[in-house]
Amino acid sequence: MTSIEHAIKEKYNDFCHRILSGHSALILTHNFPDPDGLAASMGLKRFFEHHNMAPCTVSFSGFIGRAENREMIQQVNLAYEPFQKINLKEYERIIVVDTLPKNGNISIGEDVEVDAILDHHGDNKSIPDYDAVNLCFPEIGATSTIVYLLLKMGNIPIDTTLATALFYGIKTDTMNMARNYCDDDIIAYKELFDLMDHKILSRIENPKREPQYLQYLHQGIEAFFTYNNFGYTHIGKVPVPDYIPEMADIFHKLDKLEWIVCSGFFGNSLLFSIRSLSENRAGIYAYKLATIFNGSGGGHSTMAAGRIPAHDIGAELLLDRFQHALFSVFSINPESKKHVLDLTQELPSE
Ligand SMILES: [Mn+2]
Repeated sequence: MTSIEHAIKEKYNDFCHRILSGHSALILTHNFPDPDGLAASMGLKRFFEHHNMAPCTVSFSGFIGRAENREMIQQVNLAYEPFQKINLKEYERIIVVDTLPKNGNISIGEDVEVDAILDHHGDNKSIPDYDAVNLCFPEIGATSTIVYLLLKMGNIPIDTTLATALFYGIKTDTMNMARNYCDDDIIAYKELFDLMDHKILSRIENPKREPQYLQYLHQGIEAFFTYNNFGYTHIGKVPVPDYIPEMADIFHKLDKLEWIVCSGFFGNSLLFSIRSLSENRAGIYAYKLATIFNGSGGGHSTMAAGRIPAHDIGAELLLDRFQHALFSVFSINPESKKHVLDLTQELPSE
């Protein structure tokens, strides 16, 4: 037994006693949830329903932006209710998943006391000071791993769709075991590999795209410039925020590019994503950039993002100031600007 498994086992009885003594549960994950938040919520719903809790509802604010995540919801039949439709009074227990109640990315007010928290982000400051069951393990790569361990301890059957969801949650949060993982993630990953449906996973990972996807790719290519090993593109106003990290990922595949920053407007905010190959400061740069404009930003060492409210300054002026700040934060020499693609050139024929 690993040390984390041991720690979860020690809290297991308290968790069951405190949560299962209620008749109904609201499982709340962060706004614009990722596969890990969704899969962990789905697994927890299975855990509570096995113990006859009803209603047992998964909920979040925002929407599912990424095509893979929308495909996941469909393929694994994940049932959820938008937070706007939730009446908190209908639930005897509230459980927060893959984030912390005061993290700013969840919709309940600070006055609402939750009953349990399952998370793996290392932000101890946001752990509430009241008495909630604390299943937060910063060493773990995914909340799905914590939920998998709970299901195992409870001897609750994991069917192929739930196994596929949990596997995908662990796979994406650990970038396929390339970052922030521990032994428990690997064990869960291997065990779920044998339980899951690999065809469903393939459909999730290769979702069908709408034509506007190509439109934003086109926009991204037209606005793409490099400054030595730094690349930047702005894709304009987007209907879903996830086009911005998605385009950052695509452009970051280019050879000899250490950094890529992609920005765009969503609603009344400028959003940006930063990717880095080997430097370890993407999160620090995102934080620096966003705070210049009273926005919020941060992330991992090689993947980060930020959001800057446009307020009344106007999109055009904000974009101009943002680009200036970007060059100064990354010490970019504007004169090294190169348009790497000449779209008027014909491709060589043989
Ligand atoms: Mn997670």
